[in-house]
Amino acid sequence: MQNTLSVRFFTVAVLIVFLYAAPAFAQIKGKPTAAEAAKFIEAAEARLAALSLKANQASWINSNFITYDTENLNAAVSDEFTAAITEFAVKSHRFDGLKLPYDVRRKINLLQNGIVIPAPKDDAERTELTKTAVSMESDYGRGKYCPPDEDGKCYSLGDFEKILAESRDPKELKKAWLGWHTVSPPYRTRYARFVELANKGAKELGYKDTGELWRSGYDMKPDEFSAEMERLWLQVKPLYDSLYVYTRAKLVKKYGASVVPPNGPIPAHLLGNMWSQEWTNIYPLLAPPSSSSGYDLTKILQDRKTDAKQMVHYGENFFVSLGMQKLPETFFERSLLTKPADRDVVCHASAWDLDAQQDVRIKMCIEINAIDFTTIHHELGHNYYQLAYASKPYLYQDSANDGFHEAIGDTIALSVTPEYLKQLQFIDKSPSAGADIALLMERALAKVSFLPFGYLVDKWRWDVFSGKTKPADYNKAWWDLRLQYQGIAPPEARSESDFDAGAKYHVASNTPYARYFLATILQYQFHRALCRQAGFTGPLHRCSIYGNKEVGANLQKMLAMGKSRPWPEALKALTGEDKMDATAIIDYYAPLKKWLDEQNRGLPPR
Ligand code: X8Z
Ligand code: ZN
Repeated sequence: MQNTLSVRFFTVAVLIVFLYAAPAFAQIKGKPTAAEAAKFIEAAEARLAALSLKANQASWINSNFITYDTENLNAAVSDEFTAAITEFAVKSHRFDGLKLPYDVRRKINLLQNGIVIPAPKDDAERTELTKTAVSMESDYGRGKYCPPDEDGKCYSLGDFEKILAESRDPKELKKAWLGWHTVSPPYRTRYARFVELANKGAKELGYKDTGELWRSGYDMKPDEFSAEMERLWLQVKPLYDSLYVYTRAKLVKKYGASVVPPNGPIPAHLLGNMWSQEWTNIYPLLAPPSSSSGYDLTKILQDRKTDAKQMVHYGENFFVSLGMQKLPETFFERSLLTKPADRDVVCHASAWDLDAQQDVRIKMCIEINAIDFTTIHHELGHNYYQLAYASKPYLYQDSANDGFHEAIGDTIALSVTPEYLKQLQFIDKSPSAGADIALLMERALAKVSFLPFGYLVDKWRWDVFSGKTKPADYNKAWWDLRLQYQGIAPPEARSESDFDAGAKYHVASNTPYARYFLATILQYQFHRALCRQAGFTGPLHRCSIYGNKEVGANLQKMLAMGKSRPWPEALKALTGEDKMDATAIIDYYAPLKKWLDEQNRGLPPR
């Protein structure tokens, strides 16, 4: 998973940090010097690099074989790493206020604000925190529900997701939704304890709480970051609202006003996704009447008998067409590409960088469909970022900010256009401009629908960490935000014996989520810039940078910077802009927005 001074995989972030600290530094007294600071950082990087390899291996095995033993081994190694990074972070305060060379100061800052799960100094508390974190992710990974009326038949998340995607029977959809949401209540109390312990660790590091620590990783003050998120959300909200109003009206038509209130929230189980976070699967209910995108990528992939490995090769081929390296042999030897039949694994897709060199992998239960085709590009974006910054020092082996890491593969996937599919000989000819609304609609259902969810997950956690939301109100606060931002409601009344936030992977695994919101904004900025560099002048949704080595080199240059400079510099290097800016996504969907607003005339607003 992703980096961030926790384990290096992109999605799980169970690693805490540790502060093993070179023992020599523990004794240091007297006035700190710049030379001592440089040595301190050098020792910290060496120690953390060694520990993170071990931690990554333990975490990889745990996620690939969820058992009592792998969980315990993972927790033990994670504990060691956490102890070390925490100690380094605490000790680095010795150099506060000292004038230091740029890189030493930057690395000290990164050490201090890059910890995802900050652990208290107390050994017992740290171990409890690590165990709690590891156990919640494992419980999520092995989560199943066996409906009492089905004779012992059990459903995994994948089984439930399939029902959510394909069924149009509200009763069956509701049953699947409720079934999956039985998985998280058992760790609700553990989650509250986890929050307590992580907050203690954050305070010891000098932060108000863990949420403030998370918001500190953006080369700006934590409050400025919250304001940036809100500013970007307000930029895109009208676009979401247009899509929402249209979608609700179509769902009223399909299911009737007794199931979908024409003027109220959309029931969460009807949007084709367990978290209502992306609505691609209900495209057939929403497709514009007169035009069609002219092809069905899922059907094409299945008709061609594409297997999981070939799906990955398509993604790899795109990056190679930009001038990047082929994936190392070990990628294919060591990745997990399909769901094993006979054991529990964490199926949530993730990309890993085991040794900070060439040992990159993905872990994904690939299904042969268009959504997973895109997700593969997403995951490989992480791996190509990791390969690009592999030669940087340990503390710079990360993206400019975490939104960048999430945005790279998605940027590439925006180049999966009809023209590109024609080049792959998936289709004979590119559909005419008459298909544009359909093409934009399909993409908007994946991206525009996601925006409020991308924002609210961490809004919920920020309030939980700050204490504004108490454990007794976890579920109420969650649904208040779901209603306020997404405009959705649960399929039936929920209570505080539920833990619906915990039914989302990133909450169970403590992976920060604001990154996905940022990525959704950034990928359009990147795409717009790369298309301009390619000299493309048509509508942005028709632009593909496939095969353009010159543009690929520009991208590679930014990736290779890793985290060595503040993110606005990395953004500027690629796009010429130094602010995150939603005008690119707004421009991209402008024709769709106009069309939606015409369709929405006379409909109840949001
Ligand atoms: O978790 C992911 C990736 C792995 S970093 C598959 N995503 C978020 C999610 O699934 O909730 C990608 C989109 C948002
Ligand atoms: Zn990702």
